[in-house]
This record gives sequence, C-alpha cells and structure tokens, in this order.
Amino acid sequence: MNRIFFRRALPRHIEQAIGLAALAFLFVLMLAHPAPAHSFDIGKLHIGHPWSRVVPQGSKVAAGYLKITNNGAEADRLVSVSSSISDKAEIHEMKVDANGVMTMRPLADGVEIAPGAEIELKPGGYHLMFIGLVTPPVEGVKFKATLTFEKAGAVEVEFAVEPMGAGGGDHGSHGG
Ligand SMILES: [Cu+2]
Repeated sequence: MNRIFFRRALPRHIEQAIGLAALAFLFVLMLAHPAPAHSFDIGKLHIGHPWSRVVPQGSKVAAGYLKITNNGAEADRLVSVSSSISDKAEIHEMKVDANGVMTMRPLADGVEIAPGAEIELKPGGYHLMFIGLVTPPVEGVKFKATLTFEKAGAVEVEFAVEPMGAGGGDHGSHGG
C-alpha cells in the first residue's frame, strides 16, 4: 500500500476507522481458524500439538496424536498415557500387513525417541488409543491427559479436538 498517497487521500479519522476495521477483520479470521498449535515441554522433550477427534456416537475408543521431539543427548521412551476421558489408554502401532490388511497392536514397551529424533504419532501410524471412553471428545473442547516418559517423567498435556474424520491419513493441517 502506498502510505503517502493514503495519508493525503483520506482524512485521519477515516484512516483510523479503516485501521480498526482491518484489525477487527483479522480478529475474526483468527477465530475462524482452527486451534493454533500448542505445545508442552518436559526436560529435553518437546511435545507438539496433541490432538484427537470426535468419534461416532456410542464409540468406546478415541485416538490421540502428537509429535515428540527429543532435544536431549539420551534416548527416552513414551511408556504410558492416562486421561480422565477413558478407563485406560494405550500406545498403538498401525501397520498394513502382507495381505494389505490394516492391523493395530499395542506397543508394550511404548515408543522410543532417539536423541535428536522427532516422532510423529499420526493417523495410519503410531497413535494413542483412549479405551473405554467415559467422556467422548467434544469438538473444540480440549481434554487433559498425562504422558509418562521413562526418563523425563510425567507431563500433563491438552488434546485439541478436531471434527470427526479430521486428518485421516493427511496431517498437513496439523502444524506444531
Ligand atoms: Cu489403536
């Protein structure tokens, strides 16, 4: 925008009104945009954007996804998860077997995060499974969960809740 031209073309109070309108417009855009990335830290571990999604009515399970970055010099391991939304939570691996069938299994030893590594739990791969849902996830309402790491210990995080079917195989919209 040509600022000098703008100044001369419009009286100051109109210019200010336009500025306010632009700010209001930006604010509306921010509200309309999906939840901004949020993250948590414990020790040398950085946990990026924990998220889940709405499940069909009557469903007893919900999935959880997040990114873990290990900025330390030692490997660590996500060993357990718990949340008040479900009776229990497990760490799962999803794989396509030799017959092209999607299989899912709990990882008894959890997930290792090597020094300098970034592990992403995402649709179609590693994920958390909240089993025996007590409080099904509600779109736009964050829920708390506790992640326990072998070395770094326990950290409480919040899962953002996306609409049903969000991010199926495509995690492009989930930065952070
Ligand atoms: Cu699973």
